[in-house]
Amino acid sequence: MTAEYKVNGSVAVITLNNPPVNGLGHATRSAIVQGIKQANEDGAVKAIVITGAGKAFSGGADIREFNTPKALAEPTLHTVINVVENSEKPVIAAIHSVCMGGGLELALGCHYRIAAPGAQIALPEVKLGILPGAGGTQRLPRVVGLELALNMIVSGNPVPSEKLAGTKLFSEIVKGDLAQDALEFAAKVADQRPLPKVRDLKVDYPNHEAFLQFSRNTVKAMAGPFPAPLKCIDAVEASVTKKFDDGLKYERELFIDLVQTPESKALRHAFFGERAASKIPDVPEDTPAREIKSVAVIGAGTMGGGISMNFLNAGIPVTILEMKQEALDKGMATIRKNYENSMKKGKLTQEKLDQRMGLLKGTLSYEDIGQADIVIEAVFEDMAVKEQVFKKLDEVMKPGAILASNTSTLDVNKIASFTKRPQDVIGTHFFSPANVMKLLEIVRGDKTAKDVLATVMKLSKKIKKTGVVSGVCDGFIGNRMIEQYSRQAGFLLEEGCLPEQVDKAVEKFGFAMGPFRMGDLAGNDVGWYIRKRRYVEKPNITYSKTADLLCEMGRFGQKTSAGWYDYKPGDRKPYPSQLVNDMIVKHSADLGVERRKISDQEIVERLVYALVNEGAHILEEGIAMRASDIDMVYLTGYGFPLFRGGPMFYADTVGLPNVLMAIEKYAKGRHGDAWKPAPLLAKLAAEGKGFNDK
Ligand code: T1G
Repeated sequence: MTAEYKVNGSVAVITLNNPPVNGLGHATRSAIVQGIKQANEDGAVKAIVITGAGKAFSGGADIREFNTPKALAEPTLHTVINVVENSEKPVIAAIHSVCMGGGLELALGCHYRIAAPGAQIALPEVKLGILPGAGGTQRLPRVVGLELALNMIVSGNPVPSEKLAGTKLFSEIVKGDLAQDALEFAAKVADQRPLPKVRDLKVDYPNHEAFLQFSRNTVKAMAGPFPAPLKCIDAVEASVTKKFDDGLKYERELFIDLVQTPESKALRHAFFGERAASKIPDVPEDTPAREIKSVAVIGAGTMGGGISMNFLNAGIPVTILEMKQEALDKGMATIRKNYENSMKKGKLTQEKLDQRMGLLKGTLSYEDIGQADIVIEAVFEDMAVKEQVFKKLDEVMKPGAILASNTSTLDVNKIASFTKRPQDVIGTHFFSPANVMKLLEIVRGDKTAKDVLATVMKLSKKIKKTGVVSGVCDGFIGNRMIEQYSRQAGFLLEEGCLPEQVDKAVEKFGFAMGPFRMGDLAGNDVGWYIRKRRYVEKPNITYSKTADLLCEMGRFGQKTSAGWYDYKPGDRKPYPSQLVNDMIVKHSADLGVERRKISDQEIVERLVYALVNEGAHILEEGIAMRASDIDMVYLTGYGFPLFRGGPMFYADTVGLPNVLMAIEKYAKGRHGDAWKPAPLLAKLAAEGKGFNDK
C-alpha cells in the first residue's frame, strides 16, 4: 500500500500508507498525484485532506531510495508538491506524531496545515549530511520566520507542534479527533479563494546579513568535516535574497551536491546501521521479552557505577552489591557526584537527581538481589573471580532472571558453564564511561536463549544504547579488532614513530583520540594485564614490548600522571615525554631495528586496515552478523570518525582492491604475519564488491 483515496461527503481524504513511517517513496508520490488529480476532477469534492496512517504523518523521503533511480523518478517530491500547491481545490495537511523532512515539505506545499499536539515537526536532513531538498529551506522561513527556520534546519532537531501554534505553519492545533477536525476544517475553507500559498509569503527580517554571518561563524566552529550545516545557511539565505523559484533552484543544486558526498553517504549508512543492528535474523522481532522491572549490579567500581546510572536514568530501580561497605559507599557517592556534576551543568534538575538516587539501593548481601529481573556483574576481569560470582548467582537469583557479565574479553560460554542455567547467561559489554558511551556489545553464548537476547536488545534501546550482537571470541568485535590496531601502533614505535606522531596522524584522520592518548586515558595497565594472559595463551602472536616497558616504568597513564605522555597535576593535557621517547629509541636499537621516517599515510593505513582485516575475519567467522554492525561498534564505542562511516564502510569507500594491495605490501614488511589478508576481503576485492553491499 502507498496511499488510500476516499471521499467523505465533499472532502477527499488521501491517507499516506507506506509503513513504517510513510516514507515518500516513488509509489507513494505517484499515489498522491493521482489522488489530487482525481479529487480535482470529481465535482462532488470541494476540499482535499492529506493525512498519514499508523505512527506518522510522514518521516520524509524514503531514504532507502537514495542513490537509486527511483529517488529521481517522476513524480519527484518537487512535482508532487507542485501538483498539491496548484490544486484548484484547497488541500489541507492533517498532521500527527511525526512530520519530518519531505513530509513537512509536502505539508508546506498544502494550502492549510492542522496538527495534533505533540507531533514532532522537523527538517532533519542535515543529520543525514544533506539539506531539505524539496522546498523546505524556502518555505519554512516564510511561515515560522528566518531565525526559527534556520535553527530547525541547521540543527535538524524536532519541535513539538504546539510550540509552533502561533506561526503561519499551522492554522490550528486540534484538541479533539484529528480526522474529524480535519473534515470540519476542510468544510470551513472549501470555498475560500484565493488559495493561500506559502510561496507567496515574504520573509521579512531586517539586517538578515548580520544574523546569517553570525550563524555562519557559529556553525563553522561546530560543523567539523561536515559540509551540510553551512550549506543549509546558504539555502535559507536564498529565501530572503532570491525570488521563490530561484531559491528553489538554488536549494536543489545544493541538495544534489550534498547527496553525493562521502560524508552524507556515511551518515546514511550509520542511520540504517543503527537500526539494522537491532535485528537478529534467527530471533523473530515479536519474540516475547522478559519483563525487566529491577536490576542488580555487582561491583560499585567505575564500570558498576556507570552501568547502574544507565538504568537509573531510565527509571529502573538498581541494587548494587559490593563486598565491602567502604567500596559500596564510595561507589554510591560517585554516582551521586556524577549526577551533581550534571546538575551543575544544567543538564539535570534536583528533582530528577533525587528521583534517580531514590531508585538506587546498596547491599553487601547476595540474598538481597535474588528477586532482580537481571543481574549484571562488573567485577574484576579474571575468570576465577567470574566463576565464583556466577556460581553464587546461580544459587540466589530467582528462576528466569537474566545473568549478564560485563566481561570485555572472557569466554561467555565458560562463564555460562558455571551455572545450571546457561540459557539465561549473556554478555553485556559496556564501554567506559558506561553511562556515556552509546555502545553495548551483546555477547550471545552458544546456549543463550532467544528471548534473553530479545530482552537485552530491547533493554539496550530503553537505556539509549546501540546494542550490537557479538558471538563469543576473545575480545568479541571491538576489542578483538583494537588488538590488531594496537599491535601496529606498537610496531610503528619500534620502526621509527613516536607516540605523538601516531596520535596526531589518526586524529587528523578523524579519530577522537589516538592509541597512545587513549591508552593513557583508559590505563596502560589494562592492556598490560591482557597481554600477559595472551603471552601464555597465544605465544606465537608477537607484540611490541614498548607498552610492557612503559608499564614496568609504572607509567600507567593519567591515573599515575605519567604514561606515554607526561601530565601536570590537574591537567589532562598530554606532554611528550623525553624519558619515554628515549626508551622507545633505545628499544629500537636493542632490537637492531633501524628507525626510519614513516608517513602519516602509512600510519593511518596500518592502524585502520588492521581493523578492517580483523573485521573481515570476524565477519567470516560469524562473530558479527553484518559489516554495518562492525561499523556501529566502532562509531559508537571507539571514536571512529562518523564522517568516515566506520572501518568497513571506509574500506568500501577506499575500494577493497586498494585495501588489499596495501595489506599485501605490509605483509612483506616487519611482522608480516600480522597481515594475512582475510579470505573474505580477498574474495570481495576480486569480485569488485564491498563489505556493505546489499
Ligand atoms: N525513509 C525510510 N525509512 C525510514 C525513514 C525514512 N525517511 N525514517 C525511518 N525509517 C525506517 C527506519 O529505518 C526503521 O526501519 C523504521 O522506519 C522505524 O524507524 C527531500 C530528501 C521517523 C522519527 O531523516 O528520524 O526527506 O529498521 O526505528 O524511533 O528534503 O525514523 O524498522 O526496517 O527510527 O519511531 C528526512 C529519519 C529524510 C527522518 C521514527 N527524514 N527517521 O523514529 O522509528 S530525507 C528523516 C527518523 C528527506 C527531503 C529529504 C525516525 C522517525 P526498520 P525508527 P522511531
